[in-house]
Order: sequence, then C-alpha cells, then structure tokens
Amino acid sequence: MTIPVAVVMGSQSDWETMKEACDALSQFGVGWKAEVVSAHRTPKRLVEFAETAVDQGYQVIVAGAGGAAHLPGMIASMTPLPVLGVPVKSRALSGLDSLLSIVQMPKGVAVGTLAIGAAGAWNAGLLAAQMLAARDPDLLKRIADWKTSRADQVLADAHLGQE
Ligand code: RP5
Repeated sequence: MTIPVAVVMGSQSDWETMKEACDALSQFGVGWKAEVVSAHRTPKRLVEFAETAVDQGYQVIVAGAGGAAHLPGMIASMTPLPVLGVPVKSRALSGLDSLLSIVQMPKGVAVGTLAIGAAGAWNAGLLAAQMLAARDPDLLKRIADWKTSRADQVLADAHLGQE
C-alpha cells in the first residue's frame, strides 16, 4: 500500500515542529513518511525527491523549513502534487523570515502556506487529510466527527463562572 503524505523538512532540528503534522495525520488514520530533504545542503536529494514524488505514490506533500526557507517552493516547482508549506520558527527572526520565504510565491507556482510553528504544522497535517478526504468518505466522516466533538467540548467548557 502506498503512503499518501510525504512530510519533509530542511533539517533534523525541524522535526520537533514537523512531527505535529504527523500527529494530525495519524489522528485521522492517514499514512505518512517523514524525512529530511534540505534545499541548501542536499539539493540533489531535493530534486530527486520532488521529481519522483508522484511515482512514489504520494498525493500531498507537507514541507517545513526555517530561515531562508526555499524547500516548499522548490518542491512545488518540480511536482504537480499540492505542497503545503510550514514556516518553522527560526532562532534569529522567530520564523518571520521562514514565513515570508514560503508565502510570497510567484503566480503559477503554488504553496499553501500555514502559520509559523507547531500550530501551522498540525494544521498542515489536518489540511492534507482534508484534501485526501474529498475522495475518501470514511476519512471525511472521521474529520467531521472530530470537528463536532471539538465544538461540543468548547460548548461544555464555555461557562467560566458567575456571581
Ligand atoms: C533550515 O535551516 C532548516 O529548515 C532549519 O529550520 C534551519 C536551521 O537548520 P539547522 O542549522 O538546525 O540544521 O534549512
């Protein structure tokens, strides 16, 4: 069976953030494979990954990087698959550099950019699952049920007190 979602990142140091995407995918029963693919340090590996992603059976790619974060855009330039970009919080500029590097793509090369950091990574996993759910009624129901249970929980905890 093929794995539908590739989760790639520029460095081992991105894993703490990017594992959130994998957690979200696992929560909805979506298969994933995570690996380090650096745009700057291993450019040949990047090209090989992007060019073979379709043949590997992937349907969505989640790519996270920090700083001068070229990884998602470079992958998007070489594959027809949808690419979701996660700006990893950088040490120098708190991820604003990552965000701007990923989000401002030229017309015709699309990267769906998420929020900086862990929330963005988790949401990338959720969004990848939602994309796959368009063709998977069981997955769509799992996501719908999860949204309902979250809403129920918020309503149950909505009353903070009175006097
Ligand atoms: C980027 O540089 C990576 O995506 C990472 O967020 C950042 C720092 O990498 P390390 O120096 O921690 O390997 O390429």
